[in-house]
Amino acid sequence: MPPPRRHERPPGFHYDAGFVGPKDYEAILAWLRRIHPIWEQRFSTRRPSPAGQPQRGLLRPVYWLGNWQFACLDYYRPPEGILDRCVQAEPFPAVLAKLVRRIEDLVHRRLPPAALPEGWHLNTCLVNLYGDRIEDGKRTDVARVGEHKDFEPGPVASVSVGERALFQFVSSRKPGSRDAVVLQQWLDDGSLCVFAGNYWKRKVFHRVQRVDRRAGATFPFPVEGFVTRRVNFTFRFVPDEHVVQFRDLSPEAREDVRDYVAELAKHSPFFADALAGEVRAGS
Ligand SMILES: O=C(O)CCC(=O)C(=O)O
Repeated sequence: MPPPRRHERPPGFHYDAGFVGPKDYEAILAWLRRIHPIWEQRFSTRRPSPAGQPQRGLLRPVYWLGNWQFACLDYYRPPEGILDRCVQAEPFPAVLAKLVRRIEDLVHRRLPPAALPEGWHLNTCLVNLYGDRIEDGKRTDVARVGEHKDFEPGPVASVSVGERALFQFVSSRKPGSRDAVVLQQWLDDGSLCVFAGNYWKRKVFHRVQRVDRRAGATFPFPVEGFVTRRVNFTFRFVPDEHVVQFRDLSPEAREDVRDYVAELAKHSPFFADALAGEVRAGS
C-alpha cells in the first residue's frame, strides 16, 4: 500500500501540538504524582500461554482509568473478545474528565454522526509510561510500542506529556519496516492526536518508534527499575455493558488478575473496595 499523498490523506487524523493549557498541565502532573502504575505480564501466570507465544512482561508500566484491560485477559477485541476483559476501574480525575469533554466536542464537530458508533464516548484511558528499564544496574531504552491496532470502536484520542515521541502509521506489520510508513507525527509535550475511521483504525497499524531525550524530562513514579520520560494517555470507548466489576468476572479471570488488583488496592481505595466486594459477594 503506497503512502497517501498529503492532499489525499484519508480523513480522520487530527493533531494539535498545544492542546493542554498550563493549568491543566500542572493538574495532570499533580495527579500523576499520586498514582502507582504496575508491571503486567502479557499472559496469565496460571494458564499456559498461547502456542508459540512465550510469557513476557510488558515493555512499560501502565495504569488504566474507567476500566482496566489486564493484558492477561487479552484486551477488548470485538466482536468475539468482549466478555471477561474490561474490569471497572477508577473514574477519570477532574482534569482528564475536562479534557475528554473538549475532545468529544471536537470529534462531534469534525465527524458526521454516522462515523461514530452508537453511544460513543471516551470512557476508558490507558496511561502508558515510556522510558528506560534498569535491570542488574544495566539501563535499557524500552520507550517504544510495536505495530498494532486499537480494537475499541470509534475514534481514539491520545494526549502526551514529557519528551516527544515519534508516532507512525504503517501499512505492514513487519517490525521496524521503514518504507511501510504512511504517516508520521512527532507527539509533543502537551499535544493531542485523534485518529478515527476505517483507514486509520482498521486498515493501517500504529506504533511508537522512539521517544526523545532532548528536554531531559523525568517523572517521579514509584515504579522500581524504571525511569519514565514520557507519559501518554490513550482514550478509548468500550460499550458500558461490556465493563464488569471485579467480583463479576468469571472465577478463572478473577484468579488471573487478583494479584494485580491486590497490588493496586495497596494505594487505591477504589481497588481496595473492589477486592472487598469479592469477599462481600461471597464468590
Ligand atoms: O504512546 C502513544 O502515543 C501511543 C500508545 C498506543 O499506541 C496505545 O496505547 O495503543
